[in-house]
Amino acid sequence: MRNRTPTDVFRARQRGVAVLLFLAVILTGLTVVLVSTVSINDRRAAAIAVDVQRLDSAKQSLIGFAMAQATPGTLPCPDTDLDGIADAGGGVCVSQRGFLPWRTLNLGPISDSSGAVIWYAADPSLTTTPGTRNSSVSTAMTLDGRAMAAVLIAPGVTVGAQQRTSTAAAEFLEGVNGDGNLSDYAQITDGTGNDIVLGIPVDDFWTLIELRVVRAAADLLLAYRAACGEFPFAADFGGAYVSVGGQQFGSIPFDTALPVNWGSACGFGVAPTPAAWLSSNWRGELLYRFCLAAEGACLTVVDGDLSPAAGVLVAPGAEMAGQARPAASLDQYFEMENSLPPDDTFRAIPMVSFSSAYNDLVYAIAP
Ligand SMILES: [Ca+2]
Ligand SMILES: [Ca+2]
Ligand SMILES: [Ca+2]
Ligand SMILES: [Ca+2]
Repeated sequence: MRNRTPTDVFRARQRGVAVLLFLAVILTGLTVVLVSTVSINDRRAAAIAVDVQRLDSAKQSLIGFAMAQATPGTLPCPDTDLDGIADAGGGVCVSQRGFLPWRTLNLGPISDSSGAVIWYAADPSLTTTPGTRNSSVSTAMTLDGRAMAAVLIAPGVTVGAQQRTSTAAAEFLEGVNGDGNLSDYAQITDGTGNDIVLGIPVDDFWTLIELRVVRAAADLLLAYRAACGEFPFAADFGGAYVSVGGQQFGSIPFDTALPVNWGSACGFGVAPTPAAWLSSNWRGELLYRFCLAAEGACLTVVDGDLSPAAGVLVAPGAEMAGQARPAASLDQYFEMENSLPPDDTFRAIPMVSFSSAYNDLVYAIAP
């Protein structure tokens, strides 16, 4: 083995430097790749957060609109010509899928984080006029298989062959969101689409509408008691909606009240008259139980804000698994203590704790 010359040492150092430079280039490259991947992910996450926030704000407006309609529970038709105004003809939406009708909702123009117009689809049974509006209405729209009243979609930037030279859904939306079946929607997670979809679940929708319904029904019954000294006698649950003398449990007697009928002179004034929207849409939905004046607050509402109560109204929420409506049987509408035969105990679980075992909205009336 020969001794290493200065030239050999120099060459070895050169090779060492070259290796170090090579490593440095690789490391720098890796860092650039890592940084850009992270920032792309960050930007995507920030865009999704903006889209979800905008869709949620539109969702709140849609729920407010549906609550405030002359017939509560009515959603606007989609806008189909990009003027922000809902489009209908002959009481039917031009299409059940289109754009968010922002003008009809009294909003400003809204786009998603990419600048694309926001899409909106509503179940036809909740937009067509006239139509029954109550918690037992059957709907067909789904998001990932869950029943929806409506969906909102942020389309994002173009994907694949999309050009957006027309307002065809497939130019904005991917997969089942943009196809010919206007009732099924999905959160696409397999990389073939970039739509952000936010739904209004039909069960949440009806519980929120029921807040207005039970308040209106309670106001009617309280006005009757103020005029007549007692609540009206109840009807049999499920109809006919005619008071049965002495009965304190069942349906509100929307058709004929006893001891004095609606609109008739009473001991302290005139009995009120039920609003047509309430009587026609909710007659078969509400459970009514009351105490006579002499009984005071005779009802227990387990977990309720007000207990004991002098009256209780229960709205059923959407049909749950195992329930089939219409029916004359309480357990097709109500759960737990609320589905038991005429007794004096009810249960009020807060909306945030609704589950597959309970979704009743209970309104307790003070003595
Ligand atoms: Ca329009
Ligand atoms: Ca899209
Ligand atoms: Ca579809
Ligand atoms: Ca229920």
